[in-house]
Amino acid sequence: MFINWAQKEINLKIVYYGPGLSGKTTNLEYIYQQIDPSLRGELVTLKTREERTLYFDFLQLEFGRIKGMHPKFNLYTIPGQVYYAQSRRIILRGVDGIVFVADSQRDRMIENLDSLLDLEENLINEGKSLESVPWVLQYNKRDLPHISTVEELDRKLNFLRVPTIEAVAVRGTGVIETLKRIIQHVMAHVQEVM
Ligand SMILES: Nc1nc2c(ncn2[C@@H]2O[C@H](COP(=O)(O)OP(=O)(O)OP(=O)(O)O)[C@@H](O)[C@H]2O)c(=O)[nH]1
Ligand SMILES: [Mg+2]
Repeated sequence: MFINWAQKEINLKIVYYGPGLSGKTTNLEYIYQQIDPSLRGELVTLKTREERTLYFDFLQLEFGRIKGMHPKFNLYTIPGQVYYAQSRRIILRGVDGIVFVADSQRDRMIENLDSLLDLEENLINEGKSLESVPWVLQYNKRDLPHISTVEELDRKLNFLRVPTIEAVAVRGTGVIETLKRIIQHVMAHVQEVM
């Protein structure tokens, strides 16, 4: 969180985390298309030739009020590929809320767990944890065959009982709902600590 008192502006950082190819960039692309251009900035994406995120994606949204201040929500995605560990640590600095985008496909469960563990480790290095930072879980790719049931995903990933949202990010299903849930969560948390 960064507050510019002169401008009455409060900057909040929301990071979309999760394993490679789970659909983090797809979430931001859909939000960019759907949100009124007067409420959002440009979508900055840095991609490899294979359309994978290189370093991060970024989108700024501006709406609502917190105690008379204008909140700016800075949305970032991390690069999910295992070898971009350093970038993930940097992007997570100063995070206010997290959307964990899990891939519902059965054969991606290990990658979901590894990524969640990687997230927890990086938060601990920042003096935070999954228990102290607001976060929500998005179960993405619900349209595909061979997916885990919501109960299985809950059992393996949702040990802290955070809000969960089922999604098909390529069609936009669940994307705005996920964004609303994390924004509500972050705003409630900020109001408590301000
Ligand atoms: N069938 C299906 N495909 C999806 C869904 N969401 C995303 N995809 C596809 O999955 C692929 C990867 O999506 P990205 O959004 O680039 O994944 P990412 O999480 O940003 O991946 P990294 O940048 O490597 O971490 C793309 O081909 C998307 O079109 C979904 O809900 N269903
Ligand atoms: Mg990406």
